[in-house]
Amino acid sequence: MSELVFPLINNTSRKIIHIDMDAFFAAVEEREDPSLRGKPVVIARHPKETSGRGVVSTCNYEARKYGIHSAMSSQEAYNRCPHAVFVSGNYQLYTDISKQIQEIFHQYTDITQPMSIDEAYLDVTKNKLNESSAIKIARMIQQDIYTKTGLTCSAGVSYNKFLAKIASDYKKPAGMAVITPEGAVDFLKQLPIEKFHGVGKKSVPCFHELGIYTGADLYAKNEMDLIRLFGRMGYSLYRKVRGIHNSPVAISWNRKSVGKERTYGTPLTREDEMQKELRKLAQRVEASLTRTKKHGRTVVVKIRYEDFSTFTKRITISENIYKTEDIYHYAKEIFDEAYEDEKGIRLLGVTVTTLSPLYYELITLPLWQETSN
Ligand code: TTP
Ligand code: MG
Repeated sequence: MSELVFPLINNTSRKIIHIDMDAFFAAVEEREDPSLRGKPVVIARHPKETSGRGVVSTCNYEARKYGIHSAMSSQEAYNRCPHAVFVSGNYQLYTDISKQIQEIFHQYTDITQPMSIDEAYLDVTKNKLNESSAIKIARMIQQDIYTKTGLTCSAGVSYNKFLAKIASDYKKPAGMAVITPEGAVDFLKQLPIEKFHGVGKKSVPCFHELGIYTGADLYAKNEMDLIRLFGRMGYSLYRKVRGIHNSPVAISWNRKSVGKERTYGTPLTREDEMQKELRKLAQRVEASLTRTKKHGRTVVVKIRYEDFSTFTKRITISENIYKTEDIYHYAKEIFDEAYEDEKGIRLLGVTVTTLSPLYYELITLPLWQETSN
């Protein structure tokens, strides 16, 4: 029996488009050097130049046929397809094209939320063309991008961001999918669980263990159970599988920081609890950084005590970080130095700032991974 804990309010009045470029870096390289077309192209330095320690940024669809994908070690990519062409990235060019694409979006609406170098949400409920069909606008944008940059993108059209993103992925490359309020639940029920935004690779086995393989399996679960099992994500998935996701398109040109904080109704008094909470916040910061493909060099911790006195301190390091363990390490260092013994804590916050784009190709794997592929 499903017990409803919180109300289910579904905002279906918006018209949202999600645009995502196809094999972005690789497509740019093919445009610059047409002799690459039809060949498997991998954006990474050749493993011979990096002693196998490089990582694949992305690859074209030809290379994907060999099982190559983003974040794979370039050595592994080479093993799978030795005749692939390895191209090291030209990040300045990708950034310039990304700006060009953003300008195209702004011809239609100023309510755009870039999520990474090659994807953005647009709210076209009201738009500069007074065009009532979001589908027509999406088609125009695809055409404009192609004419101005020579590159293809995929578009998703729906009434919320979650569905628009799933839709843009559905007909890749160069395609478009539309999900209507009437069609949303049926569409979601047939999707594999890993396609639900928020279900990371690491948690897929957990869902499988619980017998959740598809949207339909998720739909059958009751809200309290999902919250008990997955916390915040359970709450949100219970809604998402019902086509509910009300978060608006947030105008965020270039995010300067990613921070998470939490207020505690019952102040934290035990140090182990405080550390657990810091780690949870670091985890949420990692999730946001990964989503927006950013990493940063400054960690900030905010502490508000029971008496409402508030403290913030930052630490800037020489390397960019984004992983929970690293964020937690520095957050805890700040915390240990700052915490005033015996005071109860009402609020904790962890932020990573001084952000820059995260391209795996620029990262070298730790040495211990060298032999693991
Ligand atoms: P994506 O949109 O995830 O990938 P893509 O555009 O190459 O391919 P798709 O057609 O499936 O959308 O990422 C956009 C760009 O961001 C990608 O071209 C390269 C870069 N990138 C990295 O550098 N590292 C990564 O791990 C990922 C996922 C992307
Ligand atoms: Mg893309």
